Amino acid sequence: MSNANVRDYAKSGYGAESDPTVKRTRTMCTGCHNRCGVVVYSKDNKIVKILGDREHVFTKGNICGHCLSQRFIHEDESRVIYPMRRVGQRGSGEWERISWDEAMETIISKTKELQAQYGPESIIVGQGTSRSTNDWHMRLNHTLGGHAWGLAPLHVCLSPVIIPNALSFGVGQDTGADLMARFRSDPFATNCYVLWGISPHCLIEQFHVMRENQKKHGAKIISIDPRFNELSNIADIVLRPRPGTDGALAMAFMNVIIREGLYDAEWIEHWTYGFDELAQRVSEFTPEYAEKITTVPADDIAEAARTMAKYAPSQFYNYLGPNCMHSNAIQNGRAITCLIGLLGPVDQPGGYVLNPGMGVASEVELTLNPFVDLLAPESKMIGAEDYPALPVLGGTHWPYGVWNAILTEKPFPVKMLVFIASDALMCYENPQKIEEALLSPNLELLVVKDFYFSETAKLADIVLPTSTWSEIETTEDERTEGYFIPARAAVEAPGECWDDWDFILQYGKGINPEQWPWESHREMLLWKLKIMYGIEMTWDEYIASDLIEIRPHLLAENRDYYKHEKGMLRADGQPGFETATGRFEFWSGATAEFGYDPLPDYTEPAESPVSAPALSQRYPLVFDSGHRLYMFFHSAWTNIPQQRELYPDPFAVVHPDDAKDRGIGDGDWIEVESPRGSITVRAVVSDEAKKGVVFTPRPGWKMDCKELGLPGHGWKGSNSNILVPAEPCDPHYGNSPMRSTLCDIRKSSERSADCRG
Ligand SMILES: Nc1nc2c(c(=O)[nH]1)N[C@H]1C(S)=C(S)[C@@H](COP(=O)(O)OP(=O)(O)OC[C@H]3O[C@@H](n4cnc5c(=O)[nH]c(N)nc54)[C@H](O)[C@@H]3O)O[C@H]1N2
Ligand SMILES: Nc1nc2c(c(=O)[nH]1)N[C@H]1C(S)=C(S)[C@@H](COP(=O)(O)OP(=O)(O)OC[C@H]3O[C@@H](n4cnc5c(=O)[nH]c(N)nc54)[C@H](O)[C@@H]3O)O[C@H]1N2
Ligand code: SF4
Ligand SMILES: [Mo]
Repeated sequence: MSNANVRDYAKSGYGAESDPTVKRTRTMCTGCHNRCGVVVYSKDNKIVKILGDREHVFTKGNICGHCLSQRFIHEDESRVIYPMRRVGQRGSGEWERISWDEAMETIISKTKELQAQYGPESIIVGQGTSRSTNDWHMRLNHTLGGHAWGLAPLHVCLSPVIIPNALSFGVGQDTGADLMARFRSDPFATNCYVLWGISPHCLIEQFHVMRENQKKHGAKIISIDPRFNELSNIADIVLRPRPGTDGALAMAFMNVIIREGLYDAEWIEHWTYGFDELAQRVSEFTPEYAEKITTVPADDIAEAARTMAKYAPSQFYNYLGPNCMHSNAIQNGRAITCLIGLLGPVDQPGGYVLNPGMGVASEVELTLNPFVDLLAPESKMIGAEDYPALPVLGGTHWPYGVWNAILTEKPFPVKMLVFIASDALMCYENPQKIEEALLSPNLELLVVKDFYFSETAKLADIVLPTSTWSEIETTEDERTEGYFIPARAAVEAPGECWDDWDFILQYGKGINPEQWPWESHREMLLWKLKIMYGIEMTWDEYIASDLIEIRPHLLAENRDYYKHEKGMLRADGQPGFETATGRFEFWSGATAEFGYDPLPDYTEPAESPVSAPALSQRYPLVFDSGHRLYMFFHSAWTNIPQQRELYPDPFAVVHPDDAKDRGIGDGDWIEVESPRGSITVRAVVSDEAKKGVVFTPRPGWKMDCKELGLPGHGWKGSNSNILVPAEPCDPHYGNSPMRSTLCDIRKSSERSADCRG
């Protein structure tokens, strides 16, 4: 499609709203976690127009450009639309079409054979970030004889944000935003927003509120991000720490707040535990001391600390930046949680609100996942011995251990992998090792379910076609506060694409029909509504509903505050928190059980200019990968012309001084090299980057875009994870250091010309 045709294509939707021959469908975009309400106009099974749904309870008509590309994706001829079986060598790219019956028969019989020969642990089902099947995925794993999520990127996503909060507050919820932001207290009641290593894509609904509150009521915004991101642009205070040093920054904030007596003494006295020990611990972290570690000027540190305290209640949004992708991630997160606790009282309007018991995936009747001891050897969680905190929250194997288990058969043989919505080669650290494992003859069956031939699908034995959001009628309720919001199919899926729910159902049924008694995803959905929320309805009633109220206590108007005072947080109904001491714990015995210091602590990232001075002679820059771009969701959509047009080539953001030192100009192709390997990208020379740090965004540009004549770069060419090691990682949780290792850059000798041709 040429650019002119892209415009014609857009025009084809004019007048759709008033054309009686056009079908109008209200549904939900699942292009990212935001789940925006949309209205899809279609005719003859083609989408002619997509609008934001103004009546949607949360998103009120807002949508982004990616959603509009659904028109293209629905019709895209390069999608996989039939089950395919490999005919040549693995990875040779030779395929034959097979029927779903044949595909399911192969998968189910191989599963049974391997279960009998090697035990159920030899089959691992993996998923990427949550789409709409978290709960069913867990149920399937249980049916197969495994636990929890099997394999998911939880070692670097979400769980590391939840863990510190669970340890200190006794409530397992996050302070990130994209998943649970809607569960927060009224953001208008907040006086200071601390945006700590978070992207605007996760704060779509909050952005305007923050801005309005700042302009009209003088609320403050503090941005803490080494990259000057879009949120730094609207902040009153911008701090740019060296990647992975956020723990030291949080300790210094606490130092100022304690020294200057800026905390609420009554809250500390009545509701917290370990204050004196904390005060002792942070006493050395003066702003001057932290400046040496973080490079943030001491005065700015002190000013930010005073602002958080003075403008309480402060609302913290801290996500992947500080908490998830460093070898010191968990303790960095603990320091932030303790800061929130120090600034208490919590659970007040505008502050950090606690919502216990909202996790759908923890409902045993639905997931069948009993709360077994995942650390017990019989649980067979790979990596649990070395990283005992990982299986406890996250319930997933340690990914690198899985690839090793395939290759070495230790701690036990892994013989079959099924990936649903997961491109492992693009998602996990050290993909060089993943390729080796996936090509190994030890792996007897590799199944991938995706929209396209993803990088991992290219190495699969069976690839299963998948319907996308405009073509499905299933959804989840993890992000929609007190509501269940039906999704409706606007168009029919092409060829034989199946919804992931239907595949999971048929797979589960083939192994244990009693656990999967339903005939279709429709029955699954109605059953879920019944057992989870006591709501009984027919499909017609369901699909005709706009909003189904499911958890009224979570709705903003019914929200209870100060729950710790009212005995609403503890199982025994007593006031306090569900922790060993019944208080918010600065000092946490549960943390110590995993091997960490019971107090928050700061350690240098394992591979940094400070901790590895010899290595940094050769690799003097810090490598920080994966910041989000609006147009792409993880590694997907670089094949879509409307999206690729905006970011035609893979790139790294490089500070002007670092570029100049190396003779690199804006737009030059460069190699980014680490001790693990190198990737080729274009330099975006900008002081958006902190000096000394190289930032590569998440996508990786794996797919080509035929319409624009732009190449794909596969899993090797521009995939940041090539540079990321699995170890050294967080010592007890196993987070890989995707955002703090060493690298260097140089002008690419092979690629100097613009490859757009
Ligand atoms: N469009 C789009 N939206 C998405 C996604 C996507 O791929 N595309 N992915 C979804 C998923 S699964 C997730 S988990 C969320 C992630 O959501 P976020 O965590 O909000 O997003 P990121 O942009 O990955 O990271 C946030 C910021 O961390 C900064 N950062 C990097 N290193 C550090 C550091 O050491 N310290 C600090 N303080 N900041 C640092 C980056 O510069 C970036 O601006 O986004 C979700 N939303
Ligand atoms: N270096 C680095 N690596 C990272 C990150 C980072 O910041 N830096 N972020 C990490 C994080 S937080 C996360 S959550 C992971 C996410 O990683 P993943 O969720 O695994 O994302 P992808 O690697 O894009 O692989 C997802 C695949 O699923 C397909 N897909 C999308 N939707 C569906 C669907 O509904 N059904 C099916 N069957 N297929 C679908 C897409 O086409 C794509 O090929 O990446 C992690 N990897
Ligand atoms: S991709 Fe865009 S429209 Fe779709 S859910 Fe995300 S923000 Fe909303
Ligand atoms: Mo994620």
